This record gives sequence, C-alpha cells and structure tokens, in this order.
Amino acid sequence: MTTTPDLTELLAQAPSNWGKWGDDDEVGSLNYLTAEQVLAGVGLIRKGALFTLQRLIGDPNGDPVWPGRSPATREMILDESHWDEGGDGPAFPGGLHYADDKINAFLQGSTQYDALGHVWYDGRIYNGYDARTTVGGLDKASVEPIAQRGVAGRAVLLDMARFRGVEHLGAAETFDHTDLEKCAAAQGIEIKPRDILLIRTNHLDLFFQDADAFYGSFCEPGLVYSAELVKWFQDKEIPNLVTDTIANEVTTDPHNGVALVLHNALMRNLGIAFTEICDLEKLAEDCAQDGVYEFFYVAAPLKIHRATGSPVNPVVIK
Ligand code: UVW
Repeated sequence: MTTTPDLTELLAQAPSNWGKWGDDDEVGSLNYLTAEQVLAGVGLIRKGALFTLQRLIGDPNGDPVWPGRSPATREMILDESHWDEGGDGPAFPGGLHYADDKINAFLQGSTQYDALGHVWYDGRIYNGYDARTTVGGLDKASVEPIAQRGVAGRAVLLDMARFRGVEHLGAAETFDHTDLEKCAAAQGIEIKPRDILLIRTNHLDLFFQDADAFYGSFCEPGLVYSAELVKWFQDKEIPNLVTDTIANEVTTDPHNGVALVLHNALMRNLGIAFTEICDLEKLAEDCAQDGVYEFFYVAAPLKIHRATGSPVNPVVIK
C-alpha cells in the first residue's frame, strides 16, 4: 500500500526564495516586477483594448467557490422603501435619499489575490515567518503588502483549452511547464523571464452547466507538481500565476495524492502570487482573433489589514 507523503517530505529538496528580498519581505516574487517590467508591459499596448478579469460577485447563475466556502451575500440596508409612509429613512436637509448595502463575503470567495501567508506546512509561512503569526489575522505576509505595492507587468495568456482543442479542460486534467511552453509556441510567443502567466482552462464552464456535478467529483484541472516544474518557475522568475480555476492547480496531485502542492511549492516557498477564479473568456476570444497573446496586466487587491486574500478586478490592456 502506498501512503500519501506529507508536504515536508515531498518538498524537502524544493527551492525557496526565503530571505532573497530580505528578512522582512512580504511580497515575494512580485519583487521581480521592477519598473523595467512595468514598462515592458506598457510597451505592449497597441490598440487600447481593455479586459477586466473579475467574475461577477452575486452572479445570478452562481458564484464558484472552494468547497466549504460560501458565495458572498449582499444585504440591502437602505433603499427608497425606507422613505415610504412610516419608514425609517433618515431626513436630510434638501430631501436627500440614498441606497446602501453591505456584503458578507469570504475574502477568498471570488476573483482574488491570495496573501503569501495564506497556506503553509511545517509551521512556517512564506519567508520563514512562524505560522502562529496567522492566529487571529495575518501579522506577516497578509494581502495588505501586495495591495500597498500593486501588481503590473508584461503578461502572457496560455490558452490551454484552445491548445488542447476542447471547450474546457475536464476535472483532474493536468499539464506542466513543458505543456505551457508548447502552448506558447503554438500561439507564436515565448514565455519570457518575469512574465505574469495567465492560464485558461475554462473549467468553470462546468460549474455554470451543473454545479452539483461540478462539486460531486471536485478535482479541478491544472498545473501539476514536479521538481522540474518548480525549477522552471524559479528559473523563469515568474512573479504571479493567474488562472480561471478556483485554486490555480490540480486539486489533488494524481502522482502522490497530496492536495494543493503548488500552493506550497510556488506560493509558500518561492513567494509567487496566486490570482484565482478569473474570467479569461473575453480576453481569450480576442487573443484568438488577433493572434496577440502578450499584453500589459495590472491589478491591485483591496488594502485589508491582516487579510488572507482580497477580491480584485485585474485589468489587461492590449
Ligand atoms: C485554498 O487554499 C483552500 O484555496 P484558494 O487558494 O483557492 O483560495
């Protein structure tokens, strides 16, 4: 009988960027996004076309979330009915009325940036901070430093669904860095050092077709761990991995049974920022039409003190 290794064992020889940007660093591989990278991205703007990558929060067709999380709920606090006869609408000089609402949302429950301290093993989060610093809120490597910094640079779309000639990748389907390279070559581009990677699977199409079936056999498709893959990300100095799945990688590694290996090998150890649950459909359609798969990407999660992640609406400009 084979047993599932723990992450400590599996990643014992894996590379790490801890300390590379100082003992107090909290933004990891985003440090690769220097002014030069920002300008390289801006230099790709050709036609002034904008694409927003956030999925709708409160989508009438449902919000895909990680099992155990619930979609955001929005509550109306004030609307015109509050000024009906006997209502509690506040009276303002001049007769002002206004609408107010609030949401109750998992900060990881929509298109989001993960904080680098969002996952860990062995009692240490990114950069070696003690995992006890997460208790009651992330004192280290929360989403706040990423939000304070912002993210901008040259980015490429790797349309894995189109490359494989399918509408969407199926549950548990995997690919690796060699597939990304092949996909890039088929698209006529090169993945350059420090590129922000956007990977399209269109897997969430299956959520919108039948949510029960989607969760019934929940195992998202995506990148799968190997020592070579981690080395490729390290050598390429990839700052940010952006995908259209809930968790950016195959949920359970088919080779060893471990869950979310790359969250640890790439995010915890290398400090690569993860952006999840993006909608890449309009962008992919445009790329297929004009054959241009490289562009400027810019995003800034919300500045939320001690948070594990934050909703975001990344923007691509071509
Ligand atoms: C988990 O880490 C469980 O989820 P995600 O990073 O997809 O928000």
